[in-house]
Amino acid sequence: MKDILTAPFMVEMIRTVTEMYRHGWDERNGGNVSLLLDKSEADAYLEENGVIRTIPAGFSCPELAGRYFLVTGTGKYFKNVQYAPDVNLGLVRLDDTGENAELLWGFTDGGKFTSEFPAHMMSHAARLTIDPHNRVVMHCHPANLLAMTYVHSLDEREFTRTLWQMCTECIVVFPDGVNVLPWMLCGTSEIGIATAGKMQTARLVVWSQHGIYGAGKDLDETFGLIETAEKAAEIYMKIAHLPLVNTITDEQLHLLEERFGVRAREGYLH
Ligand code: 2HA
Ligand code: ZN
Repeated sequence: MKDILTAPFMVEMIRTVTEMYRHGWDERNGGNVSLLLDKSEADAYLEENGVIRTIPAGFSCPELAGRYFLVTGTGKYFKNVQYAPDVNLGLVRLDDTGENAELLWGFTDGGKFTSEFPAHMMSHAARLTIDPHNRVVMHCHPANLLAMTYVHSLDEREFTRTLWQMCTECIVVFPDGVNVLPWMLCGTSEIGIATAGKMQTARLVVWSQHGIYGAGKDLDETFGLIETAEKAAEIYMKIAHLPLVNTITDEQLHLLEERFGVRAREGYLH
């Protein structure tokens, strides 16, 4: 059996959450990440039949029965993951009912997966129906996106168009746009269902006055997605109170679509 701390998925997870912390997106125990693993990918690093504990998921996600996830722990600080990955991360398999998580590695202090596990699992299930290559769901609290939800309309088309207008690359990185949920109580199945619903049409979902969810095929891509949206929100927060003299026009956004072979969300451009 190989040392799981040397597994590429583990190394990449530790690097990513460390970088998220460094970006200021994950104060204290803020944020959570889940990475879907192939059985073969995980098996090489695990004991056979080595279920350490069975933890009720608190909801049912039969679409993901038998799937493996590396996931951050509830109450854990991203700041500390690199120093004690086995305490702060866990590798779980959803059982055949999709109602329990079998702990296969990690959470060695008796801990468990993130309080946002429902939103993560339901979002994975939703994204996989649209993109079978989706592997990552990532949640964090980037300051500028959060700030924007206090001063900008929460209309999804308007919110998306503003972000696209803030940096040239935005429409190329997230042509599907950004969906927005109103403030809701976090950590519940209700916000999980609502997030998964929004994930049907976009890989970014803003939780107003809280943070953002991103989804993607790997950790780099998902990190980059949030990074790009957050950069655009930062520009917006720098200029929103100033007289607007120039912008990126819809005509220019159409040129970007053509040049980079992307299609903007239907009905979002003039
Ligand atoms: O505490 O970010 O949304 C982790 C969170 C909850
Ligand atoms: Zn949060």
